[in-house]
Amino acid sequence: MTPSARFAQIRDKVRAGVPLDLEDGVFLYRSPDLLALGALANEERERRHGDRTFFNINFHINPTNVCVADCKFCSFARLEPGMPQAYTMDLEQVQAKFLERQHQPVTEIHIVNGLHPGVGFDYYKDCLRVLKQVRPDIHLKAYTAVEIHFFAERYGMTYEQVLRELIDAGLDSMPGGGAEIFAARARRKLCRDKADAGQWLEVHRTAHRLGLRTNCTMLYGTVETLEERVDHMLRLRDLQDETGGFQTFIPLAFHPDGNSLGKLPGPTGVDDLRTYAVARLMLHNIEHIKAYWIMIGLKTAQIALSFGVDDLDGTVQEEKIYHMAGAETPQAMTRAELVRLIREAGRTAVERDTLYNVRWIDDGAPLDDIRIAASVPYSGHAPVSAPARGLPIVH
Ligand code: V47
Repeated sequence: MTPSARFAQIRDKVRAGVPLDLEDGVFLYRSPDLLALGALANEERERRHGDRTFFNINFHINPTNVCVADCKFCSFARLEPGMPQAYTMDLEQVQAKFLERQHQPVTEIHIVNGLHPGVGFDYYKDCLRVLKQVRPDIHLKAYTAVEIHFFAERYGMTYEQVLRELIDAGLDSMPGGGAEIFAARARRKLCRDKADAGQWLEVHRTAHRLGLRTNCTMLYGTVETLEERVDHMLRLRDLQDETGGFQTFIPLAFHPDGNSLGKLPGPTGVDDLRTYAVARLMLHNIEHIKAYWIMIGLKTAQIALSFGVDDLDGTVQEEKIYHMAGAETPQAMTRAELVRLIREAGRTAVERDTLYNVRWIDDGAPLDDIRIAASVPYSGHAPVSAPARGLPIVH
């Protein structure tokens, strides 16, 4: 079969709603016609979301970078508390990070840590509590499945016990980090001493059963093969068939500075765009594909909006994990800047909360007005649409 006949076969499957398989995904990755791939992913993106491009106003806190795991791609972690650049915030410092942003219309805080062996489980619960004290309605998207697995092992609890205690302390949803690449071959080379694929998936399965929405990610551009990338997507898709709890898939482009994989070049722009497009087409049961512009740069992120992406993360601030790995993107971006970027891509910017309730839709007002509106002191949530219902909670 010629490449164009094979591509047409896959296009027919997509249009008929037939799930793609491993061979389809690998073929798409290798198919020479990047624009045809992008157009098919864009068709699927527009079928679901039209021109809408979602963003939310969030910021990141990484309370500690002390971490017992030795992930080869990581530039953020420090093995022991006394090492140069190792830090652990006390609870006052964690709270102060939020207090200094109280005037901003932030709706979500994204919290990720190293696997610190010495602070105790209460520390992680208290981090959530002190943030909720500042504003009880702030959404806390916190702790990756790798951290949950670590807490369970270290403090002798089941995943369910860990998650229930964190939910009591204020956990609202979970980020998708720590998934890296599921294939055991690649994982052995990248991160052999933390939760494996089965454990990562089991934590998310448990979270979904307890009513939490979660995200999922894939780290690409290290030692993995294209087959392993597609296999990773298929494992996420299988769990999603079972639980329906994933909201968003976020491909994470490897950044080489300051880590032991520094000799690798990192993915190219074409690889970034292919990865978004293939993900949009493989993951028919995950509603959103998010570009983390911090990783791929604003310009590629803007183009990715025509390659399957419908969500841009975010008005992120004080990001550390990628900037310690050499990301040259700005650490923060205002709402008006993000709206400009989305408008110029021919899309409609939609501000959402973490659960994709719509808070604001771009009506084309001058960007200066948006800038001024964003500087008005925050005075509480006013969701435009009815709140999304969480998953049923199973007790
Ligand atoms: O698990 C670490 C990755 C992840 C590097 O859920 C690196 O909304 C590239 O998961 N180069 C953490 N990647 C961040 C994360 C995330 C980000 C944005 C949004 C969401 C969400 C989740 O970052 C880690 C790892 O896969 N990572 N170091 C590096 N040098």
